[in-house]
Amino acid sequence: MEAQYISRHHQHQPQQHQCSSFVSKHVRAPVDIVWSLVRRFDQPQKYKPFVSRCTVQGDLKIGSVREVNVRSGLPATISQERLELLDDEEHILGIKIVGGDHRLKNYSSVVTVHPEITDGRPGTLVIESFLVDVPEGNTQEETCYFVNALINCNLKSLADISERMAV
Ligand code: A9S
Repeated sequence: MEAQYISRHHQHQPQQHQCSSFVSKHVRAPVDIVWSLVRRFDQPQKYKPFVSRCTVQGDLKIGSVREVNVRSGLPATISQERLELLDDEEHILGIKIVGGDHRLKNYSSVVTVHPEITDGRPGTLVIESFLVDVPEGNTQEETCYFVNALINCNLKSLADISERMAV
């Protein structure tokens, strides 16, 4: 199942100086609970541990830009991110990073959530893919490792919070 979701929603064409990968996570909570957290473009801090606060100009329309403040101790303090896609039917969220004092240039990501049954109970498969420029002085491998680790943290937190809400 996962492979067909990836081929349908998570195809990025990385150029020479870019890297792209994906992370998937099985969550023991119904898809509606997981999607209710993922879809809040205006409040990533609902589950993202590195985000301290977020403000959005305008409402949750495609093209809205959020200003994400990052917790101290990380290699950035702020990130401006644009809403590219928010599909409440197909459960797809697409964003592009358009600014900030970090080194992730031309970063775009797609998150999809898919209902599944785990141990006879309603669960959710979350898939997050990204595409990003390899920063000057880094390798593709290092860049993918770095971003994969961050997304893993985000999805672990999303799973923990969703599973607590599902009790
Ligand atoms: O927030 C996400 O969904 C994914 C990533 C990779 C965010 C990364 C980040 O916010 C830091 C955590 C601060 C790391 C940005 C934009 C740059 C970083 O270097």
